[in-house]
Amino acid sequence: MGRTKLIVIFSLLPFVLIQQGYTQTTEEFLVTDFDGGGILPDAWSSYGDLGPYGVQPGRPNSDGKYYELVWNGSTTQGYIVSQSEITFRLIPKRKLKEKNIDNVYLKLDVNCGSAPGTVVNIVLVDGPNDCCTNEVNWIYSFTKNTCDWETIEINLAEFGYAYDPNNHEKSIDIHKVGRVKIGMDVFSGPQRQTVQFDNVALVVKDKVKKYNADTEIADDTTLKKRANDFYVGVAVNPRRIKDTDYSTLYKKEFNSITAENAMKMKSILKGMDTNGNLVYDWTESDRIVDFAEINNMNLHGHTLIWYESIPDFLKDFKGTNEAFETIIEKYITNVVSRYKGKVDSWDVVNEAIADGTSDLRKSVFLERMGPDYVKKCFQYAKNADQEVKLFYNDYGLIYDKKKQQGAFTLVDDLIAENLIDGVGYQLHIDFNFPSKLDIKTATDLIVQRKLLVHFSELDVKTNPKGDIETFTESRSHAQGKKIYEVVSVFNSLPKEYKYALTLWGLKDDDSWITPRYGFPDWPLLFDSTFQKKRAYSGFLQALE
Ligand code: 9MR
Repeated sequence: MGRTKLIVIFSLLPFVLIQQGYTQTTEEFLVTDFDGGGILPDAWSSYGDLGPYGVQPGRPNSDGKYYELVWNGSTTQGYIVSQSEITFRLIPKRKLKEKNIDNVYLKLDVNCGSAPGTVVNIVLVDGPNDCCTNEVNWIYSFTKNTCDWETIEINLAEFGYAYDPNNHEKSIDIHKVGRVKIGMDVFSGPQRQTVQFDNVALVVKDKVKKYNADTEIADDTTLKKRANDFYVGVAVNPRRIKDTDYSTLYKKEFNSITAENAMKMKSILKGMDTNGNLVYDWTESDRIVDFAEINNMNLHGHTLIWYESIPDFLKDFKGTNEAFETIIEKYITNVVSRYKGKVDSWDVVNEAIADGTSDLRKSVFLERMGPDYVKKCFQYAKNADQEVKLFYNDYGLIYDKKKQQGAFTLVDDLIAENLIDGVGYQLHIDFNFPSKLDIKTATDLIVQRKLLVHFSELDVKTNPKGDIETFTESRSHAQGKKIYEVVSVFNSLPKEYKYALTLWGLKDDDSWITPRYGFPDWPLLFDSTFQKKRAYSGFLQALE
């Protein structure tokens, strides 16, 4: 390794925060140190009437070899040339975005051995590997005024190497930097001049977006304002929409709502009268629908069929399977028709796959209507409203691979029948689980099928194991970061597949989680006094 420099190859060095939400990272790829290290350690040759040239051993204060060019006066130019392309494809972990050369630098150590004032040319070359016919060259020149080792970093853009899609000759595929020629021009000065080079490297500097736990929130910013190409939703109930503290925030922050419970079968379907007619109670569901309508909000209907929300009379229904199926058809038809044009999308079936398996969950629907029951329900909904968007909704599809497989088999069957528009991932998740990558990978399964994506019931547990009594700083940070990751994944989806991201409640103390799991928890974006939490700013940051 040449001289005193330590060059870190293939490593990512996080730097200080340079701007809110951003971190500067630097990756350095050593091309050659002339000691056998780097991506292209030996692929250097020279041309020009150079007299003695080549790899010289280190001089005093140097700990290795470097390349030296010597001019003896018989020509004005001399170069050393890397005879192979320096290509990023050699670097397994790193793929750069094409066209983006603003953050790529060529870095090298330069010295002029004997004559200050030597003009040094660094040339990027495209063309045949024969030096120097039919080449397209991009030249960066500078004068080396002092004779000591100096590290030079040149932005590739400074070579005039800008990407130009209309002019292929002048364009650069960033995966391939081209060959590098390093040389000198001598127009005057002493007869004999030398230039030395060492540690040629490519450097990639990225301004990486990163979660910053302490970002200030501008007063006039809201979730729905930031999310300009998808809905931001919240689960509501009829009592809270009448409470001004709640409804003010609902209207300010969100442009979509889901009924947390009021539109489930158990809330709407009350029984059957003596004539065999279904008895409905629309009081609560109508309130939700009216609220959405008055406030011009998107309304996601949740949920037509769910094994956990079945009125008792249906659970132990004494009639035939056909009669049961007719009731379900009537129910779906009635609900969907009643809210036609008012409900924008429905979870038709919720949680149909059993945990840890690819099989349908045991339920009265499966038992009475057979394994096609999901398809039948989607068909009933579609018959009642051709326009409304139909979703399959479930939890655990990110980390439970068997369940995921089962769900997508179901979804693919529905796609084949043209019955489904989207998939809902509930996302009742933990502050440290699942990973961003797993969320992304699982979400891509929806996008690959060209379906709408709904993160439909987002909340982030901060005390899943019950090991804290109060909401700690570190859990608050972790929660903010997890929300940031979730929203980043959602936001990075192609626009046409982003449907909505819905929070499963407004305030921590309203959440279903504490009563269900028995531990105190703080899973939402607002605290019990309606104040925004770090989780809120994590959400916003991901949309910056
Ligand atoms: O948050 C809901 C809670 O208030 C209800 O008691 C419960 C049973 O109806 O349902 C909760 O919401 C669930 C949602 O409807 C489906 N996915 C899981 C949610 C949390 O249990």
